[in-house]
Amino acid sequence: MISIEEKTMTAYAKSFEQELNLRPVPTCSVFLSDGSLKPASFQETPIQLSASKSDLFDKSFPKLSIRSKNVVLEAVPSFVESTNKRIAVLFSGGPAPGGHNIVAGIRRICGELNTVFGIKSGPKGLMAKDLFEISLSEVDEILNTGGFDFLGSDRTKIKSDSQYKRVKDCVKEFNLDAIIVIGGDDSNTNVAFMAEFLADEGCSVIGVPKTIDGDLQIDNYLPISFGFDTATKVYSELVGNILKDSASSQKYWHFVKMMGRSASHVALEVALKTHPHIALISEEIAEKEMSLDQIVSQIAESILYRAGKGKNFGVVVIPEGLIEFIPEFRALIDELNSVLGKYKVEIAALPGKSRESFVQTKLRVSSSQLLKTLPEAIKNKLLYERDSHGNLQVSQIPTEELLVSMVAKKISESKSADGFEFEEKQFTLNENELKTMQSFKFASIHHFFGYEGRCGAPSPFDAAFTYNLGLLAGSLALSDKTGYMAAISNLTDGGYLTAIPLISLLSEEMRDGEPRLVIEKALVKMESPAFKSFKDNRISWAKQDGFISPGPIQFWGPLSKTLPELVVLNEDYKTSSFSLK
Ligand code: FBP
Repeated sequence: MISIEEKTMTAYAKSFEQELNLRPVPTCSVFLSDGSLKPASFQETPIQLSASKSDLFDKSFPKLSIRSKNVVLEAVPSFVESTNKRIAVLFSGGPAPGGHNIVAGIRRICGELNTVFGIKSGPKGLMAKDLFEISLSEVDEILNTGGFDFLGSDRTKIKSDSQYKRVKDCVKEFNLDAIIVIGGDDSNTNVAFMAEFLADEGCSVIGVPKTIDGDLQIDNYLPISFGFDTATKVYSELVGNILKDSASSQKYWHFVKMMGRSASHVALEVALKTHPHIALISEEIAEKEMSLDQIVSQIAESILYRAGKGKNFGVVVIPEGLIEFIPEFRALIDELNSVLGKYKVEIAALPGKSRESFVQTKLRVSSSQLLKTLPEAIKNKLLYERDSHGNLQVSQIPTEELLVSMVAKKISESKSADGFEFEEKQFTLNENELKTMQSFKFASIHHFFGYEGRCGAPSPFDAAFTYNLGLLAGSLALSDKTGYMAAISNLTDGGYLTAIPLISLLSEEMRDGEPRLVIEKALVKMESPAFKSFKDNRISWAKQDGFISPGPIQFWGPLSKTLPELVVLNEDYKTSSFSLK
């Protein structure tokens, strides 16, 4: 029997989600005819994207190259309705806010006359034929809610012949006309390969750009992936609160690692929103070829300067992927990837302890020495754990802890050094301040914000963006298009809806020690307006306490329609509010 407390809790949780269900979501005009929902159709634009030139590419995509010709398609209103299509949808990879609205968009655009299946637990469920039919009424209940729990997700990469055969069996058994994959760069790479594989089966495969990391972007067509806006708003609220706490208690330095596997878009966006005292951008560190010691010195300088000014507190934002961008670590990781790939069988046959010794013998002296200096926890992650796409699992590497301990050591060395001088010319202290600096005590706390932001209820932008991406992906599937990714640009001016041939996004990269065709991650560009804005302001953020605490996501009210700051800056939008219609 349910207790009164349980009843109250359930009612409370329900009422929030029910309120969200009722929130209106704008529909772009290409999907409307006389006020009712109609699938869009597609026409070729004059834009032909270039494709990778390599034997591997020619061998991998003979069919899609001919079919798509690498031409971008644009969505146009259509009055022809498809019927009796059978379309399946799955989530792939980590969750991102707005996924449920994509499913809702797909289901609604397919209407009564077509069937839509949800595939449970991602690519794994596709191979296991774990499908169920989604009703129109069901999607009313998931509209605007966070999470991927309606279907579930996983990170399986479909790569072996037997896996592909299972996919084909599923397509045949359910008589599928299309599969829509909602995923990140690696999952959309998989979409291109699946589309090629199923090209003669009458089943199209369509991708939808998901990831809170924001590293799936296409110049002119896709300023950002979905989920980024909501996740960075959640993290910015948390960082804003911590900034306030640090300035209130005045005794701690908070080191906050921010999710984002490789690119630093999340850290950059949070920095632009909150103005922390210190923020690192991995791409800049790689470009300047900074060593770990130089990074540590740079952080320590700001801390020492502020200590001299009597401000013994602050916040340091650290991107999750930092370690992969530090040149000495990059070299070590590349070597490890190739050794672990080349000697996979031999390493697996060795007992635990001797694995490391074996790997050490295959590394260059500098890499081997670096590996030996690392704490066990970090060493183990670098040595053994990769996801099924061959990526290092950086979210599990405690970079923030490593930095805290190294910064503490650097601070105590610097305090005791005679005639300490700041490298940063804007940091100057008088004699009294130098004495204050030398007597201060460094206390730190570390955090990792990542999983907290991936399943929040989508911001109004993510809700609108994803719903229209769903309508677009559904329309592509109903039009028998294959090997495309749905994309929306012109976000402040109604929206421009296109289909991008996925093979045009592929380039060769080493994965598991072998060359592979993958979608290249979009990194923070040093010449981008967003990065420049950060760079122009960071010293004043370190010196003053001009931080911002943006508060929770605004679902209603004057600030509710804001886009990510880096999108507004990089796209040179004249307003910061989105408009999709
Ligand atoms: P996707 O690329 O699948 O969207 O996942 C992004 C991410 O949230 C990264 O930021 C993070 O490194 C990773 O997932 C964590 O993975 P997991 O959920 O497997 O722990």
